[in-house]
Amino acid sequence: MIAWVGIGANLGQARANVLDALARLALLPDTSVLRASSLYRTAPVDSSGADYINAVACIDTTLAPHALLAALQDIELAHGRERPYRNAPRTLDLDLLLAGDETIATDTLTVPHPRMHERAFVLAPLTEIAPGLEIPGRGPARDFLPLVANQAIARIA
Ligand code: PH2
Ligand code: MG
Ligand code: MG
Repeated sequence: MIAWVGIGANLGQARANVLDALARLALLPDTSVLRASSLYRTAPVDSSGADYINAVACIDTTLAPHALLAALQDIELAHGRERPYRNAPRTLDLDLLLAGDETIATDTLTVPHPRMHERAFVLAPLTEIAPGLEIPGRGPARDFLPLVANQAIARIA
C-alpha cells in the first residue's frame, strides 16, 4: 500500500523532530520512504504556540492502515507527545492522510484525513512531491491550494 503521512511539530526541537520522524518511518517493518517533501514553516491553524515545521512523506508499506496508525502513534510517543487538549502544541504529530485509494471511517481512523484539503501545511508539501495526486472523494489535491492561499507557509531550504 502507498500511504501519505503528514508530519508536524511546534514544540521543542521541531525541525529535528520532523527529520527524526522521517528516519523512523524508514525503519518501520516492511516499509520504505519513497518520497519526502521539503520542510515548511507554517503558522498555526486552529492551534497555538510557535510556528510549526511541517512535511509530508510518501511510504510504501505492507502494514494495514490501523497497524500503520499504531506505528505512527508509537513514533509520536517516542518524542514525548502529550495530548493535554485538542490541537495543543506538540513535539510531533504524524497523521495518516491517505492509504492508497481507500476510504476508511472507524472510531480511531478516518482516511482520507477529513481536514487535509483545508490545510496549506498539508497541501503544499503534498503537491510538491505528488502534483497530480487525487484525494479520494474530493478530487485533485492541487485544486484546493487556491482556497488556502491565506494560510502563511514558507518552504525551508
Ligand atoms: N496541526 C494541527 C492543527 N494546526 N497548524 C499547522 N501550521 N501545522 C500543523 O501540523 C497543525 C496545525 C492538528 O494536528
Ligand atoms: Mg494533525
Ligand atoms: Mg494527529
